[in-house]
Amino acid sequence: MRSTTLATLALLIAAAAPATAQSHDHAGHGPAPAAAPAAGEFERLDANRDGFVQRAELPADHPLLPHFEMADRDRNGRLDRREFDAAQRMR
Ligand SMILES: [Ca+2]
Ligand SMILES: [Ca+2]
Repeated sequence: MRSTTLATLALLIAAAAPATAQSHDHAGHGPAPAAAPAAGEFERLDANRDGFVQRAELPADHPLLPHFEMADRDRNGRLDRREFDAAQRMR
């Protein structure tokens, strides 16, 4: 009787554990989109979310800063995503 209860308990735990771990994992990390790192960096740098990264939004030590003029192909003083991605690839 006692051993049967223990076995049942062990089975329940074994069955519940992976499901719990899985749902926790999903809640913890959320969906993982296959976004390129450069795209993520663009979003992070675009502080005011206007879809452009301007010079002021780049940190002083950002590797793109010295190349900003070159990266800004249409010379409008800000980098759109395509200009940003191109500049990231040039580095
Ligand atoms: Ca911006
Ligand atoms: Ca531009």
